[in-house]
Amino acid sequence: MHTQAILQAFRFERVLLNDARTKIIYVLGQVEEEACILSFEKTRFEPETMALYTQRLRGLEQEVENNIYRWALGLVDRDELRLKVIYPATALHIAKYEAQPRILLNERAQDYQSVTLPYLQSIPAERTQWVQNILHGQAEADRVIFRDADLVLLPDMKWDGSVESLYWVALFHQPLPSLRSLHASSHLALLQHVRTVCYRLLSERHGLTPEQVRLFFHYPPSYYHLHLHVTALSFADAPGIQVGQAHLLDTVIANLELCPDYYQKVTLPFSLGQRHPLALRFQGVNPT
Ligand code: G7M
Repeated sequence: MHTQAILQAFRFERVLLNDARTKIIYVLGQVEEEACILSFEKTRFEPETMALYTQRLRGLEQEVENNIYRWALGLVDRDELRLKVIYPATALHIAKYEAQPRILLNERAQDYQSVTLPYLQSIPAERTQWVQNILHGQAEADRVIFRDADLVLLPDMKWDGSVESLYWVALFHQPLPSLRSLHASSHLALLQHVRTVCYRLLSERHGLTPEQVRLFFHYPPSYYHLHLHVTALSFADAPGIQVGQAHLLDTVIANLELCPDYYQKVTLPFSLGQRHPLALRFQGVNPT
């Protein structure tokens, strides 16, 4: 189904999350009896268009004046929106995007075996079909930045194209579920390789040095097929860089050098929405 057809068939149900800071709103609806999530994001300003911006401002309202300060609301024609569609959306997608309190959990090695591993094994394979499509050159092939026998590097779905908020993602061919699967003897060389590749391409394409970027994994990830996040350091509030979620590649390499099975032994604290299926399992609620 084409995006336009999905939008036309969309029947609004409720707002999942209205993030005033990032100016992104997530809404849930139905398209042909299946759940559909739409997100609308106000796009960033294009510096090249600012010279004539004042002339495009119409219908000033709610003007306030105080000494040298004044503010108002206005309309600008042809203002763009970034749209994302997840269709059909699963209960997991809805739980991911819906506003909810977060809780901090400590995943010990034995919790990984008894709680997280059964959870990730219960996720249907089609949840990572998008990864397989990229790895096999069946989707986003024209966007791929680098491909070899170990990995594919490409722009993340979240990247708006500006260097200041650069966001790439590296997908590994090996079917490693997550950070927990990494072991020095099998993966140290792979991790050093991806770091070298990223540094080279960031420099060649955007003049970014290793001091200007952060390379990290999420734990737990949303998708249990290992992938590395690559963001510009200037993207100060890039989503998912907070403690309890992001693990810098340099730290991961250093930990594996110190202790080859570090990620099979360590307790990993992380925060999740309290209705996330994994959070429910940690609280003893085991959905079938
Ligand atoms: O670590 P976690 O699983 O949360 O991150 C997954 C990353 O993959 C996020 O940064 C997403 O924006 C990105 N991503 C997700 N999907 C479904 C796609 C996709 O279809 N294409 C691309 N290029 N990135 C995606």
